[in-house]
Amino acid sequence: MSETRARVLAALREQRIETASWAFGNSGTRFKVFAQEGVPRNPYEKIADAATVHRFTGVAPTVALHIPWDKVDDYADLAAYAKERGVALGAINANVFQDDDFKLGSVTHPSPAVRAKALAHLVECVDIMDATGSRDLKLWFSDGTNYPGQDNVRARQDRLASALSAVYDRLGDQQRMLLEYKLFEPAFYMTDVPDWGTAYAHCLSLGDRAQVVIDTGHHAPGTNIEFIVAFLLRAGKLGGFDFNSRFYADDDLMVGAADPFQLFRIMCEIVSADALAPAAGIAFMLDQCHNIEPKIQAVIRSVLNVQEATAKALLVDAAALDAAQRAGDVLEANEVLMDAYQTDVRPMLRELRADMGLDPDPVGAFKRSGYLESVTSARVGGSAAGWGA
Ligand code: AOS
Ligand code: ZN
Ligand code: ZN
Repeated sequence: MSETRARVLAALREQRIETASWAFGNSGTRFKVFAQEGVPRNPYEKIADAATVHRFTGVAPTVALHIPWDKVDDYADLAAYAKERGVALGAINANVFQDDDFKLGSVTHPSPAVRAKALAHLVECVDIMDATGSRDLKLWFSDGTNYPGQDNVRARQDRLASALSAVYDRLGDQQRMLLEYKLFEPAFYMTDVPDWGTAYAHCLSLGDRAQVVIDTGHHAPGTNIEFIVAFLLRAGKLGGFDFNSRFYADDDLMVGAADPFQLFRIMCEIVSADALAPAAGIAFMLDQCHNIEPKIQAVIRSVLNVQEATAKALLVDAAALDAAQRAGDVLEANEVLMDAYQTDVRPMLRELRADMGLDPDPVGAFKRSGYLESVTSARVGGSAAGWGA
C-alpha cells in the first residue's frame, strides 16, 4: 500500500462525526409534519437509532441532545444507556426559542425577568453536561427583531454579552461553549448573532473555551464558507460544525446533497490545518431534519457524504499544491485540488469499512438488517423531533 493511501485510511478510521437526536424524530415545515412509522418515542429510542448509525458506519460514536426535547429524569442513566449501546452523549443543545416568554427574545429580551429565565435554562444545560459527561454546550439564539426600531440593537448586544459571560463562568475546566450564528429566521429584520464575526467577537472576549460553530445552512447565498473555516481555524476559534445542505435558507437537508463540492472545500481547509483528528477539538456534527425521507438511512447517508468529502480532501497532493501556489501557477494549483475532488473514493472507503469489520455498504446493510421493521412493530406513536411539534 502506498504511503499516501495508508495515511488517508488511518485518518479516515480516526474521523468522528456526531449525529443529532432530533434527526430521528418526526419533523417538517410550518406547513406539515409527515409522520413516519417507527420513529423514536423518547430520548432512549433516539439514542438506539444513533447507535444503529454508528454500528453501520463505525465513525459516528456520539449523539447530540437537545434540551428540553430530550429531557429525562436521570441523565446519568441516559448516558449509561448510550454507553451500553456503544455510543456516548455529545453536545448539549440549549433551547431558548420555544417558550411563549421568548417572543421578543431570550437572553436579549428587554425584560430582566425573561432574561433571567433564559439564563437559568442555559445553566441547567451545563448541569446536564455534568451528568452526561458532555464536553460542549451548543448555543443558538433565535433572538432578534422583526422591525426597525423594535428594540435597541446595542443594548441587546450588552444583554447577550452579559448572559454569555455568566454561562461561561459556570462551565467546568473541560467544558466548552460553542456559539452558533444564523443570518435570519425566525427574526427577519435583525438577528442578535447573525454572522461569524459577531460570534467570533463574543467568543474572543469570553476566553479560550468559547468557540464558534458553523452551521453550513446559516449564511447568505454565495458566502464563501471555507474562508470562514480558514479564518477561525487560524484564530483558534473554530469549535465545530452543524453540517447540513441548503438550497435556499436553513433547509437542514442532508449534508453534501446540495453542494458536495462546497463540503469538499470545507474539508480541504480542515485537512490542510491538520484539524481533522479528534485531538484537534473540532466537533463535526450533523444538524438535519429528514422530513420526507427515511430518517436512519438518511443519517447514515449523511455520515457517508462527510466521509467521502473528507477522503477527497485527504487525497489533495499538499506538496504539489504548495509548489504551484508558491510558483503562482494558478491553473496547476486549481488542477491539484480538482484532481483530488474528481477521484472516486468509494472503493477505498469500502476497503476501509471491510478492514474495520463493517459491511462495505452501510446503507444496504442497514436495509437488510431488519432494524427498521423491528422498531416499527415495537414503537407505536413516535414523537416529533421538536420542530413543527
Ligand atoms: C437553528 O437554526 C440552529 O441550526 C440550531 O442548531 C438548532 O438548535 C438546531 O437546529 C436544533 O435545534
Ligand atoms: Zn444548527
Ligand atoms: Zn439551523
